[in-house]
This record gives sequence, C-alpha cells and structure tokens, in this order.
Amino acid sequence: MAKYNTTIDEKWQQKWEQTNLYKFDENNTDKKLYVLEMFSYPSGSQLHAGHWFNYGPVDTWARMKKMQGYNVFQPMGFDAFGLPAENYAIKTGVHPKDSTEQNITTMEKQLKAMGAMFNWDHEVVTCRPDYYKWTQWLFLKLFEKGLAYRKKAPVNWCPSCSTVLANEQVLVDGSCERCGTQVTKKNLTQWFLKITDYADELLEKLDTLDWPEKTKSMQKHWIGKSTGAEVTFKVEDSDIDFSVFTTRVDTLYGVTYVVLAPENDLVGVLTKDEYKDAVVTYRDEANKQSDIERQSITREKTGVFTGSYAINPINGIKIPIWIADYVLNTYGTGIVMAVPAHDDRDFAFATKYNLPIERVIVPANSVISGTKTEINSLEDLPYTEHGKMVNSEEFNGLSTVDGKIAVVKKLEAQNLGTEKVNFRLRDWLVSRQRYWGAPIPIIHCDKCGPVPVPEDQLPVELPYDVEFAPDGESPLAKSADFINVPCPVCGSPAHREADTLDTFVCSSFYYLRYVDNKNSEKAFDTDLINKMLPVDKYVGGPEHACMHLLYARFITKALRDMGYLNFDEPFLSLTHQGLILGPDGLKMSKSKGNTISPDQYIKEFGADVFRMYLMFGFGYTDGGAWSDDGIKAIGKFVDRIERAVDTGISEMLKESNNEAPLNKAEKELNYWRHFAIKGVTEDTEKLQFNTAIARLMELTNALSKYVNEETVNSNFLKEVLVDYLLLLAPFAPHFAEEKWETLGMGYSIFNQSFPKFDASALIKDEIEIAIQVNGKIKSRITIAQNLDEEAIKKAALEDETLIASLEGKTVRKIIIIKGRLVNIVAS
Ligand code: ANZ
Ligand code: ZN
Repeated sequence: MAKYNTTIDEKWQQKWEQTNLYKFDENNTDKKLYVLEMFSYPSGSQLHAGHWFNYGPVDTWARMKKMQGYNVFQPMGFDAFGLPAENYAIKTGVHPKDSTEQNITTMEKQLKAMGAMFNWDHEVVTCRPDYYKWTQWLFLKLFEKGLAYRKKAPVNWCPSCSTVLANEQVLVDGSCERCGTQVTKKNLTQWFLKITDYADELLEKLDTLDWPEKTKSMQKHWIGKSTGAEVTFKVEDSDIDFSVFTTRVDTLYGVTYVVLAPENDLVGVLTKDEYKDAVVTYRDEANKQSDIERQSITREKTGVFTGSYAINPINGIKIPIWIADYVLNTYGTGIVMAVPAHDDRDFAFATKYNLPIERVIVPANSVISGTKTEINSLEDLPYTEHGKMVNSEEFNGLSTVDGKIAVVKKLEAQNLGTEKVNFRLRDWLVSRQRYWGAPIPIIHCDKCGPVPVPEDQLPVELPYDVEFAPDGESPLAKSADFINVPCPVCGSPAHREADTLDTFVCSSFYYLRYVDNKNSEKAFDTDLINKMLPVDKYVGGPEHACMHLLYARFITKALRDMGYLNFDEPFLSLTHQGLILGPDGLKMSKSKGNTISPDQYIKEFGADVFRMYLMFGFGYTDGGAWSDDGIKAIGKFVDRIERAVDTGISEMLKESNNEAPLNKAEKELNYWRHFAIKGVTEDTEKLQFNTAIARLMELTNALSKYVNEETVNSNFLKEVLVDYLLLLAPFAPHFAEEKWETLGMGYSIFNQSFPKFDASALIKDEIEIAIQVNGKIKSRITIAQNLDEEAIKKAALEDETLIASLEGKTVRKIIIIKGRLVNIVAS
C-alpha cells in the first residue's frame, strides 16, 4: 500500500497557507499571469466532478507557469445570488442567505481540499453587501450614461420562475434556461441595459480573440448583423406610409403583399372595421407564443387580412396588407414585404391564402425567354438562391448583387428607400421580480421620475425579513420599511425600485473586483486594473457563450468608454473544458443516481490521484464518462512513481562522484528525461494534460528500469530525480512537495524553476533505417546517428539480408534519405 495519502494533502495545504506560498505580488505586475476560472454557484449539491474538471487541470497549468517565473493570480469566489437558493427557501423555509452562506462554507472547504493555488485573500461573494454595493454602482454608472433605461415592452415571462427573463435565457426551443418551462410574453415596464450600442464592436473584436471558433460563431450569430435596405410603402388612399426591412431588395418587383407583426402600432390604424374582430383575436393569440415558436420554419403559417392596401413604390402596384405572427415586431421595422416566389415562409403563406406568386429571380445561368406566365410556371419555386433579375423592367438581367445596389439607388433618388444594417441582438433585460438579488438602486418619485440612489448611500441593502414566495410581483414591494423612502432630489414621499438585478450583472464585472476586492472607496483602482487585466487565460463551460461571455465583454467596453479601464476585451484567451459524465455515459444528475462525489474518492485516493485521473482519463476539451477503473489505474501509477522515487532516493545515498561522460544506460535515461521535459512543457502549455501525463509515465518506466542499475551513477540519478519531481509537481502537487522534502531539497518545490530540455539529449546516438530495393523494404539496419553518406552506403551494402536480395542484380543507383532510408535501384 502506498504511503501517499490524505494526511500528506493536509500537511502541505496547511504549510502552503501558513507560508503564504501563493500570495500574489502586486508590486510585480510585469510578469503577472491572470488565470481565471468561472466562479461557482454555492449550490446545495456542493462541489462536483465538473467543478474539479474546470479548476484542477487549470491549476496544474498555472503551477507550471508559476515555476516558469510568472507571478500568477488565480482568484476564486462565489456567484451567490439567484433562483436556486430562493426556490430552495420556498420549499424548505431556510432563508436564502443562510443556506447560501452555509453552502459557501462547505464549498470553500472542498475547494481548499483540492490544494489549488487560489488567492483566497481576493475572494468575492456576490451576495454580500461589500460586493453588491459595486454591482449597484455599476448600474448607476450605466444609468448616468444612458446605458440603463426603463421601458414597457413585451418581455419573456417564465410562469414557473415567476419572473421575466433576458432573451439570452430563453433556449432555442422557447423554454426557460433555468427550469425548462415554456416562456410566454408579458407587456411589462422593465429595466434594460443598452448592449445594442456595442453590437458592432462586440462583433468586430471577436476576430481578435483566442477563443474556440464555435463560441465565436455562436456570439456572431446571436449578434446577427444583417445588411439590407429599408423601403417605404404608401398606404392606399391615406397619408400613412411605413417602412420594411429587407435583405433582398432585388426582389422588390415580386412583392405581392405586405405583412405586419400583429403587435405593430399601425395594425390598429390600418385594420378596417369589418376585420377588427378577427385581427384582435389573432393578435391576442400571437402574443402568447414565444418569438422562437413564431419563427419556426416548419410551423404552419397563419395570418389575417386588415382590409387595407399598400402601393409598391417601384411599380405602383396595389398589394394587400396582412398581419401574421411569423413577423416579429422587435426585428427590423416589424413589417415585411412578402416575396412568395423567393422566400420559404412567404411561399407557404401565399399558397395557403391564395395570394399571387410572382417570379423575379432566375438562376444566373438561365436563358430568359418566354412570357411572364411561362417564367412563373417554372417548377422550382420558392427559389431562394441568388441569380439574376427578371420581370423587373429596366433591371432585368442584373445579378442579384448588382440589382440590390441599383434598386436602392433608384429608391434613394425618390426618398423611398435606403441601405440599412440591422442586428438581432436586443438590449439586455436586467430586472427580475425575485427576492434573492441585488436591489436596483433607483427611487421612483412622482415628481422627479426615476432617481438614482446617491452613491454615498450605497449599498441599498437587501432586507432579510421579507415574504419571498413569488406571486409575479417583486417580493421587495411588500416590505414597507424597504420601499417607502423620501425622494433624494425633492424630499417628497417616494418608493424604491422593488425589482432586483439579473445575477449576470453581478458576474459581468467580478473579474475586475477580484483584483481589488477590499477597496471600500471604489469598485477598483483603475491603475491597478489596467496593469492586471485583461485576463490571460479564462476557462469555463461553453453554456455561457451568449450570456455571461457576451455581457462581460459589453460591460468592459462600457467601463472603458467611461474612462475606468484602458483595454477593450476582458478575456484574451478562452478554453471550455469538456463535460464529465456519469459512469453510464449520461449527464450526471441526482435523479439518475449517476453523480460522482469527489469527496469520497479524495478520501480514498487523495487529491492528486483524483486530479491526475481527470487529466489523464479525458481530453481536456472533450470530457467523457467517469470510470472507477480509470482512477484505480492512476492510483497504481502513483504507487509506481512512489516506488521508483523511493528506490532512487535510497540509491542516491550511496557515495559516488563519477565525473565520467554518460554511459549507455545513463544516456538512455537522459533521453527519456529530456523527452519528458519537452513533452510535458509543450503539452501542458496547450492544456493537453493527457499526453503530458503519458510522457511522465514513460519517464517513470525508464526510472523504474534504471534506478537499480549499478551502471547508473547516483549523482546523475539525483539529477534525473530532481527533474522528475519538478515535472510532476504541477500534476501531483502534494505528493511532489512531500518527495521533494524527502530528497532533502529546500521548501518549496513550487519556488523552483521548471526544467528546460536539452535538445542534444534527444538525438539518439544510433538510429534504425530502412533499406529498400526498388522501393520495397528489404531490411533494416542500426547505424550511428552521425554517419556521412559514403559510410551509410557502405553499411547498407554490407548488410547480409540486402546482399541476399540483390542476388543476380546489378546496383544502378543508391538514394539516401538521411535518418530514414536507403533506396537501392537495381536490375
Ligand atoms: C423580402 C425578402 C425576399 C426577404 C426574399 C427574404 C427573401 P435576416 O437575414 O435575418 O436579417 N424580415 C424582416 N423583418 C422581419 C421581421 N420583423 N420578422 C420576420 N421576418 C422579417 O432576414 C431579413 C429578412 O427577413 C428580410 O428580407 C425579410 O424578408 C424578413 F426573397 O424581405 B426579406
Ligand atoms: Zn422627487
């Protein structure tokens, strides 16, 4: 049984803490390395294998960096506001503050048992007043700059969570990101942050980031830049006109009707009396659907006629005005020019309601002849590709690309259209009708409107004694003590905002606050932040692609523009760790009973074995299914390391001072030593921990083989052992520190330099090359690495096997590819 166990873990964790080994040196920011892992939610189910997989391997990377001379900053904290604690409270009656603080205490202990280099003196906890004071400060700064505003809008409402949600929190199938319930719409006055002001920069700067391509493309898609045109249509027999947004203005001659979103303001004006009932019924029904459902391509198209007509500005033709729920009021102008011949949804709609379909685009290679009817009867509609224009008067024959430009030009001359860029991105809805969040620091006054709480009165503390069972109204509204305050401007009776902030606001700046977490005067010191940021390496789950990662970028840019920061992007390099699944290959969940609790394994194997198994058993960005056999195998590997190292240590105690050049065995061992140094360094750098550990295993094999050999000089052996422990230290920190001590080396191994490889040791003295005859391998020979061509030829031609296969043939030519093969052309 191995001697390595959890006593060793505790021993070193204590010593590291007592000696402040990982303290970040704020005076040495030149070599700073900001390593950030997404902070955790203090959940009742505590630290799980997924947290470990995020934090453990990254700590290994950071430890190597520390040994390479970097001044590492690796903070940890808790994203502590949010629904789960509140829902738990509703179920059990335990106050969210109490359960959250309790969970934090437990998780801190668990995180410490990992033995990672966390800078605990920089911890932040977002639900504590000394943190959310600055969340509120951030909100006020945004409010001051016009980047936080209130408006009445149809917003996403989760009936089960009983709160509104940001667009980003509604999943593609229209369900709530938290609880899976179908999200509906409600018309409510809510607080928004104006992330759309930064849409262009958020999109453009993506290209400068070292982030996974998939994540960048998801953000790109979410921001959704679309270049097209706005075209003005006049309503027949009226002064009213309206604009549509189209990306295919080249199809303008093919418009056979227009469609308004049912919620569009114009609907009331345009609907003729006899159509009113149908329109109102339809609008109410549409309002219950989520945007995502409404846009689904497969869903049957529905709509109603308003009784009004519009005039197509390009050809004066009169076309009916409909409403349909496949048009969203929140995109473009909320009105669409329908071109059924060239758009799938319009085609389905027109077919259903018997509206005309006019073809105006044909494939670029078609020969256009025939009448309009003949062209229309071509059976490939809807044709949604590019091509060239037909049935379009003077534009006929133009490519769709040129056509777009030409049509806009003509419209522009008449003031009936213009080029236009649209974004899918919407402003970030941040108010929540829930209790467990940072109160929005605004006071509503009948005379003065929404008034910011003066900065010196922050934080607006979240009261403890509140009836927090949700009923659609903000729980804080029921707390008279909290709500009723005088207006800070005019002193008349006013009331506090009762909504709290989305927890994503808390996490949108935590990476800034970490650096200066004890500052009670400011959110952070600008000079210090500018030295410490951007974050050099950020690691966390991919599920945050279009939420946290987008919000944090926005907040960084907004603070930059206010003069608080001098950098553009918070996270230069991003990695998503994979997902550790249950032994059954399914996502771990309590209900399936397939969760792996780290604590029990750590008790049995120790933190280092647990960490090494995670790093060796899975590709870091892949993850995979947990296996008990896997962790046992790593346990045995650590036992082997221990035997080899212990034998080595006792061998070294024998006196010897051999200065002779390396003998054969020593050369072999030296090769594996430097091969491992090279591989471990390069692979760990790329977070490829599994191959790095494979190099360590090879070196272990070589060590086990030679450690007992008489021929290996003990001074040399000590050199190898020293490098071995240094290489191992980031992977098995407690174990390596222990053996370092046994070896009689000074504390701490983490204050040593990471070894560098010697390229000359990687050149083997002898190599094996193939000998071919007419391109076919006939033999292999071992030759000295540094032979010249003549000598290689000679060695090849002396080979017995070759001589036999050349029997009866004459050698015509000999081709040598150095280091690999000799090809003999013979006939
Ligand atoms: C006419 C047309 C003809 C269109 C054609 C497409 C193809 P993206 O790329 O996403 O920006 N559209 C515009 N506003 C809309 C709204 N509020 N709700 C639903 N659809 C809307 O898509 C732009 C296209 O989506 C626009 O171009 C418009 O249909 C539709 F052969 O205009 B198109
Ligand atoms: Zn007032």
